[in-house]
Amino acid sequence: MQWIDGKPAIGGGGELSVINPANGQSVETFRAADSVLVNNAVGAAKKAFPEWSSASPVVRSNALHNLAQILEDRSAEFARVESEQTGKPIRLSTGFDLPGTIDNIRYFAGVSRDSSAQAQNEYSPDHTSSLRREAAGVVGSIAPWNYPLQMAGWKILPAVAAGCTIVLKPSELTPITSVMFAQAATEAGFPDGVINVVTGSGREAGEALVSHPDVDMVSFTGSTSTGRRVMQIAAQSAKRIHLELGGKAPFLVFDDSDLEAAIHGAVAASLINGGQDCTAATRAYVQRPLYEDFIAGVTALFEGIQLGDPMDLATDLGPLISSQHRDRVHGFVERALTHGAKVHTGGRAPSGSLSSGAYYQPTLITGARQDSEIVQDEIFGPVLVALPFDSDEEGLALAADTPYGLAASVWTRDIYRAGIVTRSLRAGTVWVNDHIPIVSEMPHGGFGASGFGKDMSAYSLQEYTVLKHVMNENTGKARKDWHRTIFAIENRATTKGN
Ligand code: TXE
Repeated sequence: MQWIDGKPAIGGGGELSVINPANGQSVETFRAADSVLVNNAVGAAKKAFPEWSSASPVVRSNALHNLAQILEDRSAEFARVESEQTGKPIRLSTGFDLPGTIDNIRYFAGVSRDSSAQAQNEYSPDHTSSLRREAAGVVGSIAPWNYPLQMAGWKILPAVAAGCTIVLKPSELTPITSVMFAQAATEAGFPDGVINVVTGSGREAGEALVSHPDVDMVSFTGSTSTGRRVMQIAAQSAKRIHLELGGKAPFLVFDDSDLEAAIHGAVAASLINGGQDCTAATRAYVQRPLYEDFIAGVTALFEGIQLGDPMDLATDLGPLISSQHRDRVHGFVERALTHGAKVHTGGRAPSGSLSSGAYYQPTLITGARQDSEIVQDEIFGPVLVALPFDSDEEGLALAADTPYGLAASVWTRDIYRAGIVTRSLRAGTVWVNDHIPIVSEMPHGGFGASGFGKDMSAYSLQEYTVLKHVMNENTGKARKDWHRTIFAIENRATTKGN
């Protein structure tokens, strides 16, 4: 589970296992990365940096095109392994994770050749200024377990397209497809050391990477609390930082919306990837006239969702990432009940043949207080909270009322209502009459407690570069006019002589 300098490596830490959450069985066992291995990986990335950062865009682009082709050829294998290590339904890995990642690679293969530059100009009469965008350096990236392959892509692709070299630490729960990705990149022609993967715990391998003096920039996706810790460590050496943290996306349904579309949208957007998606719909605010019908519609669809083996094409909802996480999700539901909320449907792990996996029923909660934990905190499970509202202003205020700001959606046929919401909500993405779709060309990233910095799109490429101002003096005079500020007498004499 380690890939350093173009080859596999073995960690010096304790033994870790990747567990298939559908049945609790081990998929792979490996030795965790320790600080020595992290140091080797950073050393390899540092060694590879001068050549890779000065490679022409076409060299980087060609390597990315080759990588896309390899992933396309091996899609079925990648999808199977992704589903085994995460428990996500094979329909999702095949129809979303793989095509999304391949499209991302192709996008960065193209955008890495975009030469749009700032105008070179004489901003001072005696000088010509130009800008250089240079690679930020060696990047240390830390990724979560919910979309391991896509996250590897989101972290690695803009970095290497910009000329950086990278050490990625995937989640220790789901490292396999990240290592497969790095191996495929080596086969695609990426020079050794450009892409390295180290797998170990956050405390050991993660902190060794973030604090390493030769890491110039840290890019992190994960929980807000870990993001704060990563930021504190990175601050010790004033590293550049990029954080994509949690979310608690509101789903705002106005009384003129297409109810059928809103109900289907809420179910799909709250259950995608078992709700383990930082943009998942988590808080449905529904204007009073539609509220009861919305609850009835969501309940009916939730109760028809097929839980089962992720490898079965008929499965709608697989297990959560682990039984510990399933228990954590259930804890949120139990505590909500003690604070007056009601479970409308779901609210427990299924019994019978699924009890050996980390499954949890699609759960609809009503009657929760706006300031309660289940409305305010990221649960990361198949749990949707629904609440009614009366005036548009009230709906908007409730939607805005969490510290997070990653994503939101508004459901209405009225373009003025939609316009007010899209302008007012402080969220990185606001959908109108949909919730979840992403495209490689557009940025993904949050406001507030959801972090800062963008993934995907040309904006993410910029995150991995630094701007340099180059200023050429044009007059060739030994005594420049501005020297007057220092050599007052001499300059005055020269001026008189003239
Ligand atoms: O995330 P962590 P966890 C949220 C979600 C979930 C909760 C807990 O609410 O229920 O976080 O998940 C590494 N220094 N999200 O505990 O801890 C860790 O090894 C450096 C939201 O798995 O944030 C992993 O690689 N690194 C989210 C990565 O950080 C550290 C996705 C994420 O782990 C570290 C995942 C440390 N001290 C969870 N501690 C999203 N927004 O997409 C841990 N790590």
